[in-house]
Amino acid sequence: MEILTNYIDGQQASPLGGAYIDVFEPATGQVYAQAPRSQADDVEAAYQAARRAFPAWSQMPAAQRSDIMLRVAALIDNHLDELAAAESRDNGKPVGLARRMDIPRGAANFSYYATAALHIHDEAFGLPGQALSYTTHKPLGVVGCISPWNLPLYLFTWKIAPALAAGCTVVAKPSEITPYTAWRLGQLCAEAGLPPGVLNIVHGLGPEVGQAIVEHPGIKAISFTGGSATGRVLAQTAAPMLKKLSLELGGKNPALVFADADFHAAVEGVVRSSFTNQGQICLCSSRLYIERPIYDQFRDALVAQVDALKVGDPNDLSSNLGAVVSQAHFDKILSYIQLAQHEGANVLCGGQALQIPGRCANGWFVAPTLLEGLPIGCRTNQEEIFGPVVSLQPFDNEEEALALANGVDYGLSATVWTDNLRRAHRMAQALEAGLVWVNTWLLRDLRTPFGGMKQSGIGREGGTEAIRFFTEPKTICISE
Ligand code: TXE
Repeated sequence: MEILTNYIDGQQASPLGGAYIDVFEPATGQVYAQAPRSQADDVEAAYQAARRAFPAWSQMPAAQRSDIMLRVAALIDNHLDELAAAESRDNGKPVGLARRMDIPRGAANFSYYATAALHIHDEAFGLPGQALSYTTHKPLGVVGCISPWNLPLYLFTWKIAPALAAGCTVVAKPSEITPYTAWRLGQLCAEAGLPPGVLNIVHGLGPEVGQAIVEHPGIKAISFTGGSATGRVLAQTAAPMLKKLSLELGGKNPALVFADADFHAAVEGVVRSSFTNQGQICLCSSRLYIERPIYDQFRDALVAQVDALKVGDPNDLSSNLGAVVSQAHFDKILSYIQLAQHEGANVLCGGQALQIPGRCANGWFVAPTLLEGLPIGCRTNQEEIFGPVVSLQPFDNEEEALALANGVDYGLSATVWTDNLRRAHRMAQALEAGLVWVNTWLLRDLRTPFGGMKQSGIGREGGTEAIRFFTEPKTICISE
């Protein structure tokens, strides 16, 4: 069994307390590795290393920082197959998906922000005859990055790369449920020549090591992605310390399908947006609103396509869905399916756990599930299930579609399927979501701001937003 280590000051380090957490392979339900169960003393060691590394890293010429980060990106790319297999084993996602999406995006996060580092610049504001003001953007210092289990390397690097590009040094914690590729990232960073202490990775449980990072008085800001309930706990800790926070939280995202949409593109798009990664992406659609004239036809086409999805061994390239991430999450999803039936749902397809014969017989598999007949106010339509469970409902006009789409506390993303350009603009303007896709889904341009409205978070990541988060402007005014 593999024993993972922390990565502190450029070294592989065992947890000081000597305790470990079991790491499961969701497809088999078996323990295959152990990760450190670190505590506050490990965080302190990581912080001290990051603090020592900060002056040299923040003052290193941007081109040199950029080169090192590009080497990390190249190493992730060079290890594509190995990392994809590891991500799939750790998370349960189909290996093909990890190869197409997770690992390339991990590399892209590093290469994108490696080049962004070259474009951070000061601004000048002249008051002719009076003064010249200029604004510099100073890296904050040591920052904390805390990420979830659904897109492990993808989201971990999405936080770390901009922090490093901005000149910060980092104490990072991946999810305890999926620590493996974060462990490998530490090794690849050492191989790429990242100076010791610039990135420190501390494994462990959220309320222990995560909390210690958030509470640490020397850690200047926290970039977090995870559940809304956890986000609130973080905010309670950080607010009295006046600590800067970026929170990417849950979603309950609507997809609106109008009768004028390209029917086949919309069916395919909705299947993808609902069930990719077993529905465990914060951007997945979980509420489908379909214009009444096409409702029956659309529902039947959807059921046929969803029935044809193959749920199976994540190692099998023909599997469309793999296992969900953990026993606890499996139980949560199944309890929501039961709740939905209690609330009066008609189960159109799925609705139960699946047993996959062979090596995956004890894995955590859930059939992709379509529900109909639920009102907007019920818990199934209000709460984040974060699994392959989607609820359908017809609507009669734009006004009703908007009321349904906006009728939840979340506001992360929304998808609109229509061939009417004016309607697309009207809907996009009125939807309460940080990101609206029209006739596509998950097409991400790393330059664009990313984040949610309402209970889906605070702040934005991506592009210059993340660089802004990890830096602090300083204005200097000089009299002429
Ligand atoms: O996430 P947590 P969990 C949602 C989804 C899921 C639910 C719970 O609905 O079912 O949240 O998942 C760390 N201080 N999403 O419990 O706990 C934790 O160790 C500091 C949506 O797995 O939010 C992990 O590294 N850190 C979401 C990270 O926070 C703490 C993705 C996220 O875990 C902490 C994941 C604390 N007190 C879950 N407690 C999305 N929308 O992307 C936990 N952590």
